[in-house]
Amino acid sequence: MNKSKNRCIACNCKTQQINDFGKMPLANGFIDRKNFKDEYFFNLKTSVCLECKLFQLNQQPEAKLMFNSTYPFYSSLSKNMKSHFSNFFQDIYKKHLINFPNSFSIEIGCNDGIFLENFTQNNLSHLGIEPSANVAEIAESKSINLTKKFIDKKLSNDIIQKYGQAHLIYAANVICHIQDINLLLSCINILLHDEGLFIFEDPYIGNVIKNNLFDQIYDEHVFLFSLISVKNILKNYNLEIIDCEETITHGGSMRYTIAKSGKYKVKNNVKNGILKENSLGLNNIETYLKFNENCKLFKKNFINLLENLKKNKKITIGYAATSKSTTILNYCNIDQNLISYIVDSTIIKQGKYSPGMHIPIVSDKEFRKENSDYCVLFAYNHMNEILTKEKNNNSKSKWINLFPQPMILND
Ligand code: DWN
Repeated sequence: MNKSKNRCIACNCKTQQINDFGKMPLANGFIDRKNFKDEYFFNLKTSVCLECKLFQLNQQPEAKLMFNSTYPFYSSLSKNMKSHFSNFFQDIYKKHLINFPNSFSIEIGCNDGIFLENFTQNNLSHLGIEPSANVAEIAESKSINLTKKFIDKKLSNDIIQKYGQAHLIYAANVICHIQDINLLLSCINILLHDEGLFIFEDPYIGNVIKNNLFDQIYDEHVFLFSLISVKNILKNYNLEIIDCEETITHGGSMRYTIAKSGKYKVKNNVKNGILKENSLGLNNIETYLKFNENCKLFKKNFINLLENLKKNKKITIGYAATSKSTTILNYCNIDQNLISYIVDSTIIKQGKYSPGMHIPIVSDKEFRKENSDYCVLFAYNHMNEILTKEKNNNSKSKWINLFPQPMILND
């Protein structure tokens, strides 16, 4: 990783350190027992830029270490996320793509094709950019057109030679993963048609601060954006935010709609969103320092809760081996002694161990065996989907909700 010390990745101005979560493995580094001794760790610390207000990691591991042919996150495992992307497709088609008879769209980080499958079904020209080969192959099996590369200027120039510039560039939960934000924006400038839209959605720092969702901070998430920081970063690229929308995905996200400056009218909700961020204190370092105190309080509360359950001879397990759970478990130093195992529906996670803390991951079918008293819901962002699915399974397990502070739900 190559960030200069105490300097912002985007604008190179001074930053202030906020969190120090200590030694951290890769959030998606689910591991076999035989590899425990070679496990990779880095220091998970965050800071905020005093100028552009961008919240960022101090250190991010090399991209190839995180995104490769063993990437264990498959977007299509969630039914609700499928609806989310299909609804967005309908919306953007009617509002924008319909105006271009030969429209061409790009998705950066298309994963297993959860969004682009809407394009193949409607016969629309598209390209997915997805460097994680295993998930990309699933997208290809759905007849999605893609390249298994990381985005860079050469690839961007090759794309416009072959397809022309894009009327839509979309990225969901991807832009916050790309450390070289300046390179990314140069690529957007190459790829975007003059009347095109660049739309991205990512976990929103406003929700992270409000609900103490510090688990959104891990190796892959090098940035947690706000309207304020995105507006500042775009200044040098002749790009501007013309619309924004908060969405409920991933515990609260923001969708930013960006166009070449002056091409479209800027909607009032951009100005209003920025005013709201100022009133939330997102432009103020004290807000982030208070957030750090809330993270420390979470650690104390979560350990106390689990230790008390253990003292009372209760068995506690986890539901969903999310990337986010890696930050919680390692920061709070919670291992198999306090959480016996974690259930997850992802086949390639099953039989492995959680990164760093080495809690066994088992099939979600284990949850239905009624041998646990309490269950920590790590995938709170899929709460409705999971609770609906598990409602009729007769499990006596009580749910533990994590945020803003850990709490037993139905005691
Ligand atoms: O940005 C990212 C987001 C989009 O996805 C990536 N950096 C990685 C990943 O983050 P995550 O792992 O925190 O995402 P989820 O969507 O919270 O992960 C859900 C996990 O829960 C998956 O491992 C699948 C599992 N699951 C399950 O076991 N049963 C999910 C559902 C809906 C279920 O019913």
